[in-house]
Amino acid sequence: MKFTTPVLNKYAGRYTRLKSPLDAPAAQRDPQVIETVSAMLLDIEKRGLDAVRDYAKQLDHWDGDDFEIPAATIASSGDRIDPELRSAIDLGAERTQAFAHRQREGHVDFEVELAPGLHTGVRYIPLGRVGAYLPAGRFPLTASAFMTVGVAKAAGVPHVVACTPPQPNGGPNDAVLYTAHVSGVDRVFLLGGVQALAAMTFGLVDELPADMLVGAGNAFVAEAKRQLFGRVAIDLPAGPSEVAVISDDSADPELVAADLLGQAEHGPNSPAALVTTSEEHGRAVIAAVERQLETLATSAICGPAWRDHGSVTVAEDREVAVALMDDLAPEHLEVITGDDTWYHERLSNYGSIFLGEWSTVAYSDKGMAGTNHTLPTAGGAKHSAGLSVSRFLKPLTFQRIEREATPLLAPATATISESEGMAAHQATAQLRLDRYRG
Ligand code: HSO
Ligand code: ZN
Repeated sequence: MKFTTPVLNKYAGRYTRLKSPLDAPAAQRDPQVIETVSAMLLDIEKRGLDAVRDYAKQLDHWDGDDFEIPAATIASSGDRIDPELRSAIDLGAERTQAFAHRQREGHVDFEVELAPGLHTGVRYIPLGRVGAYLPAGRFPLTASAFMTVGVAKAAGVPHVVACTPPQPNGGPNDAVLYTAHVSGVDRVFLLGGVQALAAMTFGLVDELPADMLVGAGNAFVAEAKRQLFGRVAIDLPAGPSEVAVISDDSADPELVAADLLGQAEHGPNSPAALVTTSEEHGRAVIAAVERQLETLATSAICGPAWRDHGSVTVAEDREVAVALMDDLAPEHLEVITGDDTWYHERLSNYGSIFLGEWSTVAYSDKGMAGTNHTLPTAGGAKHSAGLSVSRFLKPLTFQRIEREATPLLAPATATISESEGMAAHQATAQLRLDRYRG
């Protein structure tokens, strides 16, 4: 996350950097990863399931007969996890479903008579088949299935399959499996990485190809989705997770510091940015981050992330803070100030916003806030929103035109077509006009 666009010129001199991120270019795609993924996809497309099996054995030590996890194993997954974790997952499923269903209600089909006899409208139709990748690596991101499987189901997608990699014991991660189950998944395959995404796209494990791939994963998974995009839809191009905070001297520096480190945990390339209107508060947050890093169990990840990609900027006033933050367009934005509503009304570029000191990103990350945690990174929030029921719905238009409307459409259509030299288009309108006139 860097402040690089022209908005800076406008505000030059009206902000001060207390801490800058490393001036390295934003994380670039590794050519080695691009090449490996491309070769694997070509091979899988050519050799099909044999290639998928080979990669699963070689990369994930898979040694089963069938990738599909039996329905009974999925249904009993809740019995194999800690009861407290099971209740937490139940709660997350309920919240994300409640939010997604409410959002689904906001997509209302309509029909309007734009002119006498010209009836047009929209019908929201869900995608037919969605393939979700459920990561289960170092951090399994248990809540992932709420956001992908669960939200697709709330949108009305009839067929949702998931792939999740085998664990060192050869089986699936039961918490991930249970989350997929309570989210309404139809089929689950014990399959990871590039081979999983390829198999869902080419229809190798499920009987038909997926229309859309969703879900986070490692660099290979992200690259596979990028390369498969076009053939299938994808949720978002995924970069390292980010957090930004706007806070003023009314905020508790310990909370702000904890929330900055909270997302820095995703990896040493995860940016964390503070924009504040108070220099004293900015310095207090920097000190609190250093203090918290001393005892944090994952400081080996958070520390380098903060050191290399952390920033603290003092804005001269609230307007400058808004301009800087809209330019940054962070994935997650927390606002902890005396004027949260004022900021909320003016900010436009963020994946999801968290208002007030009692709101924190992890609540959404783990499904407790009900909102989706699959959000645009690397400035993508300037042009895109995160995953939601909207992404699983196609707003399909229709038109039903009656005879009486012909004079309102045909002459102008014929005129434009003729001016373009599109005689066949012209004829479709002219023919109707002639018939109308009898
Ligand atoms: N912050 C990630 C999601 C997540 N983090 C889940 C922890 N668990 C992307 O929004
Ligand atoms: Zn997170």
